[in-house]
Amino acid sequence: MRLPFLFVTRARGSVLRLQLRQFLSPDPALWKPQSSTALRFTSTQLSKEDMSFYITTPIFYVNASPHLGHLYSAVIADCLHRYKVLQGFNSKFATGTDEHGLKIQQAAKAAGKDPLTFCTDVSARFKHLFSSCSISYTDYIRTTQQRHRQAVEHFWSVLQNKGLIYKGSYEGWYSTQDESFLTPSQVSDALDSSGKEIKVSLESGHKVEWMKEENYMFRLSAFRTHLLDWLRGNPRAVQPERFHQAVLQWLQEDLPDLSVSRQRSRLQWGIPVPGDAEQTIYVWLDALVNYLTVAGYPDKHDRWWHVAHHVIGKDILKFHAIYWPAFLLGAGLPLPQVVHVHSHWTVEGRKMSKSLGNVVDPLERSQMFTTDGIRYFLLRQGVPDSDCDYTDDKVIKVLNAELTDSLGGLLNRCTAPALNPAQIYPSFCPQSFPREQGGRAVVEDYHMLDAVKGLPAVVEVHYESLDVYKALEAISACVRQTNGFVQRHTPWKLDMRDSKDQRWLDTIIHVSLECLRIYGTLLQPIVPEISDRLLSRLSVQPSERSWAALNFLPRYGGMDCPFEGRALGSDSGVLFSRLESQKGDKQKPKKAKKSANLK
Ligand code: ME8
Repeated sequence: MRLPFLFVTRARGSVLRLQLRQFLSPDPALWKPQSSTALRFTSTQLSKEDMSFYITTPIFYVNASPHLGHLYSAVIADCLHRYKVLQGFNSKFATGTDEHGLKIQQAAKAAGKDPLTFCTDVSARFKHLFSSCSISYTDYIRTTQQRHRQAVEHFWSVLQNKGLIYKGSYEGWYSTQDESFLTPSQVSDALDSSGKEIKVSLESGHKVEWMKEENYMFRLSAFRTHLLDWLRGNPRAVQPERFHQAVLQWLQEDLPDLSVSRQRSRLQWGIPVPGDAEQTIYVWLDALVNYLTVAGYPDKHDRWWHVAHHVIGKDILKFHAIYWPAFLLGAGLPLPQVVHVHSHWTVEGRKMSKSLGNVVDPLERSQMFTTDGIRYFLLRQGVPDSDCDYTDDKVIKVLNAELTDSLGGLLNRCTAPALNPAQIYPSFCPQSFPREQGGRAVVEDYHMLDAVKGLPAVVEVHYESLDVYKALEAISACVRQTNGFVQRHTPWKLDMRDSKDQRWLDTIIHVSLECLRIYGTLLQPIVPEISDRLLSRLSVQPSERSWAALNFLPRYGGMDCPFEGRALGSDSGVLFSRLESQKGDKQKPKKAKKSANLK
């Protein structure tokens, strides 16, 4: 992928470049490396200011209904937000809709609606999807809101007053679908559905058109060195690494100035350029400022803005890792701490997208597989580094194996009246499971304790870097180990009339419930409803579900365990009902059947 090339025909002399240096005094504090606070400090050591966190999703175009890819971005961001809250952070989580621009204007026209009514309808569909899928956003922004218009106008004026915007002319290729400018080398020949010759974007496959018009230009070219400095000084600014490298590579090429407005005669649906009613602000500049609007820009954004983290798909990397930081540097504002990039969901190897018509409906899937089911699948199988192919069958296999059989089976075993007739969190017996060998535990049991003890730190690292699939892999491996522990000692064969056997049985159940408590706590950001049911069954109170409360198996270390002897919570049924294969009938939801081993 390469950066788009813009043809700028005016005002690019060396004199201007010299003048630029004066107002572009790059303040290193704007891209100073930021610490990954959670990894280095405990919550109590951090001040209130340090305990703030701000996470965003892209704001989604309202030209069509939401699809699974949109839900994926929202679930990733939701996971990070919930995890930060568990760690004691005050986290702000923003999502919303991108409602201006030519393609929205055209979509509204095609639907026979006025643009705002059209936007309100589709935006409500996104909101409904996110609420249905437990996306716990704290702010839902629409770019048609007045607060946003004020922020964009202010931001524009700041750039203009600093001499970073000038009147110029643009001539080149433009993709309306991508709302993006392209160079000739990023364009190729193709035939449309009626066999007509057209030009398309090599990257997205979307049709492009030649555009020539007078508009305002942003001095993007002046920021190349600053952007390189930022990226080189902050090797974790764009994650995963391959996307960081891609941006560095783009910056090796020419970085021409960027057209940041369109003639009003062509684009009416957008924010007018302040002081020039003949021009409309470029939809990407408008859209990117949404992150500032939510932070409280222009009056009171400091608290949130210096801890901003963006989750985006790889298709919009250039906008977030080049244009956006350049705009921010120009406006004298700090840069985001991290741009978290994820790859795409494909269907039969092709990117799922509205324009290709191969979208998977996320609301329908959340009804088929439950909200937590689809969340778990997306985060378990989605790998930020590479694209993943979606099939319903894969969902069913993963959920049945890991949620129904493994996790649900373990909970069922340890709480079943046959093994736990008193329905309590039984006592741990140090003689049966001593710190040194000599009791009834075997070497694999000690390995399991080590793995579960170290699990929160492993999960923390993967949640922080948004390699959530690795965190779930680690949790899943531990759940298997705990099942192995129970299986190995066949507690159902122990003689409850024998006090030694009874103590060992209690210990097996106590250790297993402690493991389950850790898994339930760690899984809260992924599957909030399932975790709640699991923890409620173990009688773990809401105040005992934070990261600080994890403290695995204190009795093994000779400390008190607050849960020992506590009555279990009521049995609310199976943790996750077994799903039936949809073969031959893919789109039709079937009723989930209860798992045999969870009754
Ligand atoms: O680009 N797999 O909005 P958009 C995974 N409004 N994620 C996908 C995906 C797929 N197949 N398809 C889309 C825009 N996404 C702009 C953003 S932000 C200031 C403005 C996700 O509706 C992914 O996050 O086209 C991608 O970046 C985003 O949806 C694009 O959504």
